[in-house]
Amino acid sequence: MGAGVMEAGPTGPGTATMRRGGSTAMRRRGFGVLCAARPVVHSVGARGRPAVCSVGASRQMKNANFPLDAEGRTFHLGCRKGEISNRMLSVGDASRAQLLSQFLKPFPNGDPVFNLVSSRGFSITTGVVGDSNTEVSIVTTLMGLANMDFVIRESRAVIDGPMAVVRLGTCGALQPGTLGKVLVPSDGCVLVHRNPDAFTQQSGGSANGDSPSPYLITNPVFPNAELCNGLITQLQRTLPKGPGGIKCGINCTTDSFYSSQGRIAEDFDDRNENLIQRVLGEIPNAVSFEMETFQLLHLASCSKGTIAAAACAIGLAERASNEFMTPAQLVEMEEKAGKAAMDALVSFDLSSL
Ligand code: R1P
Ligand code: URA
Repeated sequence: MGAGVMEAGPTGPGTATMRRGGSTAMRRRGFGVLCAARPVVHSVGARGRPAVCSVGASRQMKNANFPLDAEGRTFHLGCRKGEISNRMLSVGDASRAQLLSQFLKPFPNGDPVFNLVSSRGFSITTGVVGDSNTEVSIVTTLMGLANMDFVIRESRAVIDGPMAVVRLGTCGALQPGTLGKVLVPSDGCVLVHRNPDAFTQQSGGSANGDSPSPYLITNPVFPNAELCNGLITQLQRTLPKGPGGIKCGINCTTDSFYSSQGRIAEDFDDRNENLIQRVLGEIPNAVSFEMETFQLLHLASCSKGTIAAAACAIGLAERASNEFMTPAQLVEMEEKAGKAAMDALVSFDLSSL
């Protein structure tokens, strides 16, 4: 790769220092040192597929309804046809994407593992899982409902045929004794979101004298049963029984890490002192708080039958005991759960959609 060329791994622009610490194996695979940025750089691999591709902000877009640039790349994800697999592993964190890229190998025709970073910080890493000959893309979906919306809509636009998407996230663990377990929303996922109208002076009360609730809880959306069962099977194979194993239930996606997950703040009027109690009262099998799964499952259910989706999340922080996993424990679980999620994607029969 020539001087002045931007070589970017899944961690994206601005993370050169962190990525310099990567393993020799990762550097060999193209996760090297970040150099001076240019808007668009494609470094072509052995047989024509780009090995690294950094998509900048200054591109002329066409079509205000669904913007694409002259190369057919989407506005935010920066991807075009042929770069994302029909089987997608969605992770929030760039270092998780980098860690799990160890399970991707070059393509049978000699093309290297493909890696793209968009100027918005989304990354796509596409390769073949182990000896399966099956392509999977690891996509860094960042945080929140809007980012999951970008990822699913823009990937759908450039992928032909049915898609399977599994999210591996981290979450707040709601049930005692579930710190470090992988929590699987096999029973569904609700959205817990702040109701700004409850905080405005003019909101007043309803006709029966009730004031509007500061947090609203939607009805559940559900994972694709076959993909979710496959994910549970693979997680059970990879993870120990008991502590460090899995727990199934309902996930609560929230529109804030703070207020709508019941974290108490002094700087804001959040009215959330009883929120966790209320959630567990209304949904006794609620296992987790995180921030993207609802949007994934909701969009999949509105995809006219073209997307199967499922999710799981590592219980990073236990809310009742206030405990956090250690970084080493987290990496160990990310590797195990990440491999299980990839194997579930590989085993999924896309023709069932
Ligand atoms: C908050 O810290 C983030 O962590 C969780 C939440 O959903 C939110 O995105 O998931 P990820 O670790 O996948 O980002
Ligand atoms: N992610 C969340 O959204 N909440 C937590 O408590 C931990 C991770």
